[in-house]
Amino acid sequence: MYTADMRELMKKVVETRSQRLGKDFPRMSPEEKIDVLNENHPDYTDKGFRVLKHGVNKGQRVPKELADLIEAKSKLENIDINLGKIDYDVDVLIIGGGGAGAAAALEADEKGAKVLITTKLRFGDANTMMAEGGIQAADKENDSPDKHYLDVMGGGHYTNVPELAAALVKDAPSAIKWLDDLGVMFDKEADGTMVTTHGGGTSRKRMHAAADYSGAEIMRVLRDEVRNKGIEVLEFSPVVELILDSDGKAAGAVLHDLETGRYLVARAKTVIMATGGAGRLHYQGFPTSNHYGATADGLVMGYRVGVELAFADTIQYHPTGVAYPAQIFGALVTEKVRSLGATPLNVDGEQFVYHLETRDVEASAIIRECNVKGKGLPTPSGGSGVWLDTPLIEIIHGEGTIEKRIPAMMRMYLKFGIDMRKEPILVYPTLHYQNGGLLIKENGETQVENLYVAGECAGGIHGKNRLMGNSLLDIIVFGRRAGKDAGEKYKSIEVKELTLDHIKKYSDEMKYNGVETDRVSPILLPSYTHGREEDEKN
Ligand code: MEZ
Repeated sequence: MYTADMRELMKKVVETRSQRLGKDFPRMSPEEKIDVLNENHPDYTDKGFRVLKHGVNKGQRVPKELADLIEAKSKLENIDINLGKIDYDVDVLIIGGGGAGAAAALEADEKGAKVLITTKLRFGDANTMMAEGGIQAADKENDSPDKHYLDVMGGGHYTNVPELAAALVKDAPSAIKWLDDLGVMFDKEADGTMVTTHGGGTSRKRMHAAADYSGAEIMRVLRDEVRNKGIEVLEFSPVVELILDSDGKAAGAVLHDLETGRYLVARAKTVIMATGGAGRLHYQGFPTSNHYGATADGLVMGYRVGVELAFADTIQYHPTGVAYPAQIFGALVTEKVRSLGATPLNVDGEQFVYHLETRDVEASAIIRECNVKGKGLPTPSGGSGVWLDTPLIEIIHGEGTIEKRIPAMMRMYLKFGIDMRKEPILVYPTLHYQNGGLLIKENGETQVENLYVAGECAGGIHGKNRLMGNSLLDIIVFGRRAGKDAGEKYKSIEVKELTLDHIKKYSDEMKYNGVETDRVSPILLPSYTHGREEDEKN
């Protein structure tokens, strides 16, 4: 329910609507984009970052909260793990029960591997589940993977690892077909043609969606399929450290059974890390659209065994998180709302940015409008936001469009007495995605042999900025690639003696480089207490 003051301000939106209808706000020039990013995007300031003192990325900057976890002690530093007692012995160990982990498991299983998925919370508690607006693929006649490639590279400011971006777009049409065949209920026209829309920075309409719960729908189907295939899944069993063998190759992991408190040893010929993102680290104090378990665990554990981080200093602030009401502060307002025509407006009811700039540019323009130009709307909890003129969607596409195309959004707001079909909504950027992560090759493997990474904890694909819908795509493309490769490679692998020696080596190296810390990582769950007591208990 809006306050009386907000309702008063809302009148400006209604007043300017007819002049805005049918007119596209001009897009920014390349120079304007550079300026708005430099001056407003949280990645382009130094304040949220510090330089790592040790390890493969020594001397490079990462967000402070991540640096603290990378330069922290292992949970196992003072715990004796009996590596002679193997609790699980598998061909492919998959760490993480989101979309990438599930896709990898299905492909490895298809190759005949004995697969184990181990996951921190429940199977499907992942950012995949939170993705709303869709998944990109160039599978229509006016489109091609080449065009998709150019958009991906442009969105990433041409910093993306070209081979990874190429793999992403090349596999995209078959990824959609795979999901469709498995039973994902994509939005289709009566003749079966997929309904596709634009996202920020796309030159063609290639966003395939299942209303505005695309990720949940994909996860539903993948999870069912994993269960139907009889693949073993351990829930509430996060990995706390990777295990190497005496040749320095990945050879398993130590799991922490959260129910019994016991540490368990999983030996594996190949390991696929698919632990997801880091939104719950709340970089620079931002709220997040991420699920509760997004705490950068994979980055921490991968770095400890020597995998390089790529673009770890580039974070995606989704332009439209909920700014009001406070109960859902920071929750995702899918980009699809803008794809369908809703435009961002300032306190005077004026549009100040084209509604589908790439995410980093769009978010920066909103931050500038609120924090520099002072043209945001104040919220009762002391923040600010800009309007997103959602009733435009019904005007442009006809009554009933919001309920049909973005029903989850509509219901989320209705719970708080806001009918987005009739009233605009208030938004502000929210921490949504880590653009970078552990550097992978095209088959998903890292520079540590037999260790693969897929999904949000992988780095290089999106460069400095990802476009909408390329994350649901990358979890499928690189999950499948990793699963297929690991599911073949294990056949020729003989695991040598297991070791956790890298923990001591890492700790010695930290001391040598002058790192002093009382922190322990991975933290596994975020702490919302004022101190860090909870983290340390983990
Ligand atoms: O790719 C995403 O992050 C996505 C689809 C988010 C959204 O706005 O719905």
